[in-house]
Amino acid sequence: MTKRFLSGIKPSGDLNIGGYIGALRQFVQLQEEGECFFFIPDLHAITVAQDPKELRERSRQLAAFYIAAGIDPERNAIFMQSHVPAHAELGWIMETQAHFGEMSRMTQFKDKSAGKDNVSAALFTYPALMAADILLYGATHVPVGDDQKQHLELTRDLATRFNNRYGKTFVVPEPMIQEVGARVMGLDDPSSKMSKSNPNASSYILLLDEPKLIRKKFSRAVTDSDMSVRYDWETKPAVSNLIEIFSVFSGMGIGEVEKHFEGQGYGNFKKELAEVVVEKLDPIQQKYAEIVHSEELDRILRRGAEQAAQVANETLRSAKDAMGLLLL
Ligand code: ATP
Ligand code: LTN
Repeated sequence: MTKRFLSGIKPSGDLNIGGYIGALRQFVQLQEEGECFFFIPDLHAITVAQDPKELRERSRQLAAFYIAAGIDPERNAIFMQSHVPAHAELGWIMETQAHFGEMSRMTQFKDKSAGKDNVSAALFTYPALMAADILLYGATHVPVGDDQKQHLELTRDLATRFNNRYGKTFVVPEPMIQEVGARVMGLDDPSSKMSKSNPNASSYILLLDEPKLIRKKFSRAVTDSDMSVRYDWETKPAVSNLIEIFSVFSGMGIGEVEKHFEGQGYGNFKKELAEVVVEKLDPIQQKYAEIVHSEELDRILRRGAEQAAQVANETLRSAKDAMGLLLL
């Protein structure tokens, strides 16, 4: 069976290297292994208030990053979620299948709603829409970071429940979580994930950060008490995080990185780390600047939405039919 991959990154903040390592980089590799649908979940972004101008801008930027990082729009559909109405429609249908209890156990909701007064109802039902995103395309594999595992489990449960109740309609997808880099942690605190929502800008490296800033941020990154560059999440979480970043950007294995820096202190390690990151981001930043404001990008998104809608509408129709919604 050919594999079908689907995934997306929310346009809710500027893309950082956590999202690049945990998601985008993998998307690029998967093009060689099957059919791909890479979209921008803007309907998910608006579950928390967004500034309209920024949302519009970030959506373009993210699409440009998909292409700049190496996703080939000639081979794969790249599209905005809100351009394919079937997402919202199947999202509603999946809400009818989800139980209040299981939705209440979603840790991302608990984290994002903790201590807040006016949390939107959509933030709560968010995972049902995510299930719809995936099921519409019959995705067999969903590459995501570690934090999305629970949402994938729920998607599988909802698909199975629907199939058992109404007959086989959906493909039950497999999560794909890579080993190294599944969870890139903040440079200021190795106990919380590197996140674009963190108010401390030194905690993350943005894909658009200039070389000078990247060097500065890495030089300030927290380390652990002893001085060796050793990979051990138990006792050396901060350094282990930096080793993973080095490994991904240099293409060296974890063991190789340790060996490379044997007997050296943190100073040199951080310097080389900054250089491999700068070097890897440079061509991506250049390509990004070329396309972000181009009409070509509009054309790619329009074509992507058309291709996606063809597949999505068919699945939506089958789901409606299976449930007994009157089709004409
Ligand atoms: P927020 O931090 O605002 O909650 P997010 O970065 O988790 O957002 P997305 O931008 O939609 O959410 O993430 C896109 C993908 O990147 C997801 O698959 C997510 O798991 C992955 N990802 C995001 N941050 C990291 C990280 N620090 N380490 C590894 N993967 C990450
Ligand atoms: N929930 C994800 C973004 C997302 C997604 C999806 C990922 C929305 N729909 C479908 C994979 C497949 C997040 O917060 N990172």
